Amino acid sequence: MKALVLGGDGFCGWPTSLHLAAEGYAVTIADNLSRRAIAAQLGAPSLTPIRPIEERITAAKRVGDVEFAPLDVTDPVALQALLARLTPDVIVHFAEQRSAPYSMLGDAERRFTVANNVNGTNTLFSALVELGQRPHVVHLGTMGVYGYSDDLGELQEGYLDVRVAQTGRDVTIGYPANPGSIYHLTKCLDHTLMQFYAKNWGFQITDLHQGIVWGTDTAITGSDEALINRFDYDGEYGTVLNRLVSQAAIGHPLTVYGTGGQSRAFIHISDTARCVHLATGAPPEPGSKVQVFNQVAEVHNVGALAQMIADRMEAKVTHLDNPRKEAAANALRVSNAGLRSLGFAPHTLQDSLMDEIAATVGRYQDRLNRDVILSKARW
Ligand code: NAD
Ligand code: USQ
Repeated sequence: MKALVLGGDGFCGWPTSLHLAAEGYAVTIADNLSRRAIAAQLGAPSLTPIRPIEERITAAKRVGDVEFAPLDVTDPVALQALLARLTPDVIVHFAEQRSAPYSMLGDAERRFTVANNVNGTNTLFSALVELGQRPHVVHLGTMGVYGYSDDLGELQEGYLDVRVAQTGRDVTIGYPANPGSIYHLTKCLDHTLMQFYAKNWGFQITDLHQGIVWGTDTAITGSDEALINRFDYDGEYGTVLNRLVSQAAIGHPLTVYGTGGQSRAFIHISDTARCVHLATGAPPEPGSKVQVFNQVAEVHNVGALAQMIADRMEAKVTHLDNPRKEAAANALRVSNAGLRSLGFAPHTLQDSLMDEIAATVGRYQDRLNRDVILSKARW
């Protein structure tokens, strides 16, 4: 099986590419390395010393069949040339600007995020139409497309069974989109684009609505320094659990926004790689709507997480004015029945996995730039 991994140099894409290679896929990683460039611009390169892509690929060849293709997914000519050469069986699409705070920094970042993400997804499917190729496309979406609430009960996977008040009829509709940032909005737009490509051209598409990814390495990326995964702790790209543990590890007060009453869904990075692998092997029936799996392991409350980490690591919690427009507190229940039915057995929050983050931060703390810990974005 040939897999094309778009965005395979990133935090989720790199370990997933290696996991797929170890499982026997011939993997082509395509990436324009924009994440590395943005990190340099922000003064917040990966805390871990990720290797230049050439060195990464040389080391990856010890894991399996892996090659690299420099590519901007929004470039239709280059993308079509790559697809024509590869004829992939499956495409995993990670290649988007993925930070909500970055997407809210200002005009340039709002427009870049929409142009890059939505255009990339459209360029991909349009190229496949032109070439007459119909690989299974697995797209990385986000839990944030639903908003974060249990007003409509436990979050089902992409669709909602409702009774229409006017007719009394029972129907299944797409879950109402409720994004909380420009970034999350692009994932809602991607989803609508993909529903159209599935309906009109019969694509088999899986959209993985993933929660907040935490952790550093997987067994494979941790096995060789040259394979080390990226680690972001800064105010724009660091995700909350990794930020809180890294802050505790360097004696910085833990930055809880607002009340800390926010509940969010989480998944460990090694489960990301496993879930994407499970999804690649389970395409929806041809002619069906986009298949949605909620790629999450568990739900946690931000304030409670911070307190738990502070207690374990003898750190202090500080409550900052919330720079985001979001509910001060919310309940959240999420179904992950789809991936569970494929064999997903989630890793939940464990002391050993949090210790791993703290140890990584301790090892590389000379590289940490304290000036970028606080977020500059305001909603
Ligand atoms: P990342 O920024 O580390 O990786 C994304 C990769 O895509 C980068 O290597 C970047 O250079 C590349 N890329 C971006 N635009 C591109 C383009 N136009 N052409 C080619 N390459 C391009 O992000 P990540 O954390 O690995 O996230 C990967 C995907 O998973 C994203 O789509 C994100 O929205 C989704 N996701 C991430 C999380 C999380 O917590 N990290 C949670 C849910 C969903
Ligand atoms: N938060 C804090 N303190 C911090 C950072 C964040 O209290 O220092 C709070 C935020 O206010 C928010 C929650 O923690 O309520 C999560 O923030 P986050 O930055 O960890 O996550 P988010 O911006 O939602 O984005 C991340 C990824 C994104 C992915 C999304 C999944 O960057 O790519 O799509 O998680 S989800 O949140 O489920 O939509």
